[in-house]
Amino acid sequence: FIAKHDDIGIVAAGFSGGQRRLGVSAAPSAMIEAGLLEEVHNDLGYNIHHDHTVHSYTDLYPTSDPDHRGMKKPRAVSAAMEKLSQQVCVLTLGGDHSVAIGTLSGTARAIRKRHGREMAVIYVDAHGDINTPETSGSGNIHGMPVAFVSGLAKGDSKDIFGWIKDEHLINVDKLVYIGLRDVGASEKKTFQENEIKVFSMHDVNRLGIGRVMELALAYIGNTPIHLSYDIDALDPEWAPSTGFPVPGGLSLCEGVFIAECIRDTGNLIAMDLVEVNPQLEVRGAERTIQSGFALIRSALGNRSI
Ligand code: EXY
Ligand code: MN
Ligand code: MN
Ligand code: MN
Repeated sequence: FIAKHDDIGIVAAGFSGGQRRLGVSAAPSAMIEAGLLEEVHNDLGYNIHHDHTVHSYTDLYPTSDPDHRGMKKPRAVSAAMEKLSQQVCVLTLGGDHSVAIGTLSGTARAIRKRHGREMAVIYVDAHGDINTPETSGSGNIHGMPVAFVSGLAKGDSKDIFGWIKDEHLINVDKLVYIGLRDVGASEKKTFQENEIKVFSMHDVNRLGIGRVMELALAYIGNTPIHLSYDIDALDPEWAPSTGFPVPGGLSLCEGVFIAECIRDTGNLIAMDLVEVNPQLEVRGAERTIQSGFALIRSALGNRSI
């Protein structure tokens, strides 16, 4: 997959409608201005396919978008993610984590069509992101992407996630979480009822990241992998500029190790990097951006030693 090709499609999905803090839509341009494309091209050696546009998808926002089943901006998020789902790229720079509705559904469909296979998902996050509209306390759709792409939350009309068909769905039996430490009671119930493989921060601390990755990759087996990486999985020490930071997270070293282990499988097909918010400059967004670079470099690059 990625490792065998020297072409890479990159989409800048500066979408922020899945939550209510300003700034997360500025992440792709901040990363590109900091030299991401040059690094991926010159240092990692890829031919980049990129449309030199930061998509905010605001042109797809309807004029009226009242809450529906408690969801905030349901039609805007749905329309934007229907569009992103069709873009199917190797690297997607978010944006808030609602972009995973677009990226996961798009990659899942593409892998089914091209290879007749179901893909695995490694979801690295402080949060579960598996609320349904009914269990969400906030109504923010960036807390719901996994529910929608796994079919645990159903869409309604075409303009409210009704475009998500079976071909877009991920299989929860091939889903692994790493880094969780802020999970709601109903999310916990969902994990238990669906026997979803979760390596929380408690597990990382107990087993060590080396053992966690052995177990995670053995669980998935030899399967194409979509890596959905929320920068807030990292400890706020390493990623302070993010909307929903939670203490007690992964060190940069652990976060990088996860990406390296996945890269070394040769099965990585797509990666999202989301929730960098350059406008929340707790200690300068530079630190968070550099951490994001390190994760991308480790997932896409080759071993230097
Ligand atoms: N679980 C909370 C909610 O559903 O609103 C918080 C979700 C935060 C989601 C972050 C980005 O990963
Ligand atoms: Mn080319
Ligand atoms: Mn997330
Ligand atoms: Mn998160």
